[in-house]
Amino acid sequence: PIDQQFVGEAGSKTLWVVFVVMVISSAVFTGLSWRVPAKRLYHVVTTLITIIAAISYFGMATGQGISVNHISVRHQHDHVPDTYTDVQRQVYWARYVDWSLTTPLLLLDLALLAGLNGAHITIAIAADLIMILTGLFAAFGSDDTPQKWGWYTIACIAFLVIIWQLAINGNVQAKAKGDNVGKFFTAISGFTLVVWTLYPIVWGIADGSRKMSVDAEIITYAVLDILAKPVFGTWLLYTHARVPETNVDL
Ligand code: RET
Repeated sequence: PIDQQFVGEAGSKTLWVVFVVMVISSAVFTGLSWRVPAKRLYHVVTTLITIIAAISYFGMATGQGISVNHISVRHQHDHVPDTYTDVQRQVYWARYVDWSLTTPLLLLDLALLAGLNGAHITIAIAADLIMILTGLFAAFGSDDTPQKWGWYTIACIAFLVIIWQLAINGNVQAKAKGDNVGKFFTAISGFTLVVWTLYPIVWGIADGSRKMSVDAEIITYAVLDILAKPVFGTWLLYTHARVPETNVDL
């Protein structure tokens, strides 16, 4: 038997909705950047994030950036030969292209806010790239094998390195910039950690063990992407405008 796990009506509508949300966010963030005379680094970085997401969602909504992965699931029976189900599932690799560009930019926003030094920024961004690339390898791991979950484990370790940089070094540095920045950094990096942690959980249920439909996967990632990009960006840019100590000399 063949089990085809493909996108349906709800999934493809959702991809278009998120595309529109990302386009509108990019326009709003651009408008906000025109209202400040200089010191636009957060604005530029944040706008780039939603522009890249809009581009990636355009590809996925029109059916690009997707590839079909095959898995053969064995069913064992008594006294009769084993049977196999051929599980075919769409893997949206366009997401990994998006994430490999946007998650470093999100980390850059947080690193600038905290005032992390060059070494810590480099470690966080390198760990982030390792996390996304090994996550991509896991998504294309050929079977429900140790190899696939090995890649997943490497990605999770890289994720812990990012959390370490933000939670420990980020908080120390942000507090040194004053109470306002310290409190804001704790809040927005805490929000980021919660939202980001949901990605590997969704991945494990959807791409990893194929227990979630492709439509449900698209909808869950849609909610997470809107929280991680437009909601995060709006919060950052509005607070930045109110709290002058968040300024960076770059
Ligand atoms: C993967 C699978 C492998 C294990 C881990 C993952 C983490 C992904 C994360 C993605 C964050 C994406 C964001 C997108 C922007 O909108 C690759 C799913 C740890 C943390 C914030």
